Order: sequence, then structure tokens, then C-alpha cells
Amino acid sequence: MSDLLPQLDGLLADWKTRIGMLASEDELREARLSLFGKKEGKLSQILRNLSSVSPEERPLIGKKANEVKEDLERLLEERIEQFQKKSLHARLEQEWVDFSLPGDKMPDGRLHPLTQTLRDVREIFHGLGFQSVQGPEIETDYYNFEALNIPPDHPSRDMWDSFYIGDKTLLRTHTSPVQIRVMEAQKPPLRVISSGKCYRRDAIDATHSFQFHQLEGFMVDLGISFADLKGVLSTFARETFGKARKVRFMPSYFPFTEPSVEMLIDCFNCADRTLSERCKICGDGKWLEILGAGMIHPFLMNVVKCPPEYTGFAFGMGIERIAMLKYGIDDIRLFYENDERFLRQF
Ligand code: FA5
Repeated sequence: MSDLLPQLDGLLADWKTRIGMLASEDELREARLSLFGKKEGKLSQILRNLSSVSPEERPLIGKKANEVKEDLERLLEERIEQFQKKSLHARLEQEWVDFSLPGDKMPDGRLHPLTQTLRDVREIFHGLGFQSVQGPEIETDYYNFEALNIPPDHPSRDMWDSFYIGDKTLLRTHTSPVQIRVMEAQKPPLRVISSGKCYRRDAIDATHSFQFHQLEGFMVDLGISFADLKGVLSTFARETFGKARKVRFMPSYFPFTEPSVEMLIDCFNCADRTLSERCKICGDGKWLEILGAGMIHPFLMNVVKCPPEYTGFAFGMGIERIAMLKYGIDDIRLFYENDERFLRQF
């Protein structure tokens, strides 16, 4: 009878006590290695002598060795689990989060002043019964110029120096092409506004950018006269700049309106100003130009085959200009620089 069986029993009894005394997960893992390691492990060392055991006894010892291994493995696992639970518990105790604390405040986003201005202006015209439509930013020479009574080589093309994409296509220089597109597709009565980006090969300075926003509007119906133009645009000016604003119309020139005017308002900054230095808004000219307008030229009415009994007026304004006047901003570049110190003020 070999002494391997009592050796295995001894190993079990001895390590049961030892495992119970180990004080950390690391120590337990080390113990596992020294018990079951392939070469140096205690169990392997005992079983190394298996060859000297009689063939009848071998299965018995094999069975016993498996049992011892399973018992000790289970014990080790249990203890490791205990330590893991304990350390998790300790971590939870230490790293707990107070969900009742107020969160970090995210900075509020807000609308860009140009978006705000555009929305305000649109709302005023919607209130007057105008409908919003959109036009393409890439236009044809026909819609941007020719249909608006600006033939090739017409000197007024210089005013709208342009970015050409192809021979006959360009980035639109104004929103007026929308007048033609809408009147081609729809019969009067019409009350339409359209806003969006425009592009010109202008040098950048405090009041000019190569890309800016315009809002176009027009009204076509039976018996529309200059009085309607004045009424609608004066209402817009007072809604935007204050009820007390005085409005003035001055003769101007656009190839697509006749007669053409510029609309000006009296400087709202000067009204209650007692300071002696120059007014930052009007430079003491006292009047501010806010848009171009006029009665739609008969040339356009012919182009879109509008019946002769209809008349209409049209207007176009720069949104940057309106926002600059409204908020007292003296440089158009501030709108495009994304400087938070500027944007946060609106
Ligand atoms: C026009 O573009 C006409 N289509 C307006 C119009 C429509 C008149 C319908 C009559 C009937 P004008 O070139 O003046 O007109 O431009 C209108 C406004 O766009 C200007 O008053 C200005 O506020 C703005 N604007 C023009 N060029 C620039 C620029 N480079 N940067 C910023 N704003 C500009």
C-alpha cells in the first residue's frame, strides 16, 4: 500500500487551514500556483510518484487527487470571491456619488443675432399676410440679371460684381431673382418674402462682406400703388425700430423698379441723446438708410407675362444692416468671427 493517499489527505487538511488564514486575493492566487502549478505545484510533486504505485491502486489515488484538487480549488475560489466582494464594497463606500447634488451647468446656447433679426423681420411680414419662399443660392445669369432688366454690359452690373461658377451661373448677388421665379410659377394676388445668403465680390470693411443676408419682399395685386409700399414698409420700420420712428423715402435707382426709392428712418440713437460726441449709429446724419424698394418695373411684368391690370411693389434689405442698426453694432465682421464675448450679449 503506497503512502500517497495519506499524503493527499495531509495536503488537503494542511491547506484547508492555510487557505483560511491567507489575507489577500494576491496571496490566494499565489497559493493556487504553489498547489497546482504544473512543475513545482505540491499536488504535481505528490503525483510524480504515481509510477511507483501498483496498477490496482492507481485509479484510487487518481480519484483522490481529483477530489483534493476540486476541494481546494473551491475553497480558493470562495475566498477569492470574498476578498473581491470586500474590496468592491470598500470602493463603493469610498467612491459613492451623491445623485441628489445639482449637475454642472451647461452654458446656454442662443440664437446668432443675425438669425434672431431674420426671424423677427420675417414674423412682422408674416403678420402682414406675406408668405415665405426660398430661392436658390446658385443662380443663372438670366434670373439674377437679365430678367431683372439688367442686360449684359449694362453699367448697373458693376454694382453687383459677382462670383461666377460657370459662363452663365453665379452665386446670387441679391434675392431679387426670387421675384421672377415666383411670378413665373404663380398668378397674383401675391404677398411673398424670401431671405437668404447673397454673395458679392466686395472688399471686406466695417459695412461690407463678400457673403451677407438679404430679405426680399413683394406684393402684386389689382390696384397696388406707392401708398401700399409706404404703408407696409413704414409698419415694418416702426415694428422693428420703435413706434416713434419717422420714415422718409428718397428717390433712388434700381433697374427692376420704377420709381425706385430708398427708405430711411430717423436715428433712434439720437432721439434722447444729450451727449456731445458724434452719434455712433448715424454719425449725426440723423437719417439711416434701411432698404431699397420701388414699384415693380413693367419690364418684369412682361417677362413673367403678368396681366396688365396688375401692379406691385418690391423691396430688399440687408439683414446685417438691420441687425447693426437695431443693436448698435459698428462692424459687420463681428457677426462672422464667432467670438463668444460678442455673441453672448444677444
Ligand atoms: C439690392 O440688392 C436690390 N436687389 C434691393 C431691391 C429689391 C431694390 C427689390 C428694389 C426692389 P442693394 O445692392 O442696395 O440692392 O443691396 C441691398 C442691401 O443689401 C444693402 O442696403 C445692404 O444692406 C446689403 N448689402 C449689399 N451689399 C452688401 C455687402 N457686401 N455686405 C453686406 N451687406 C450688403
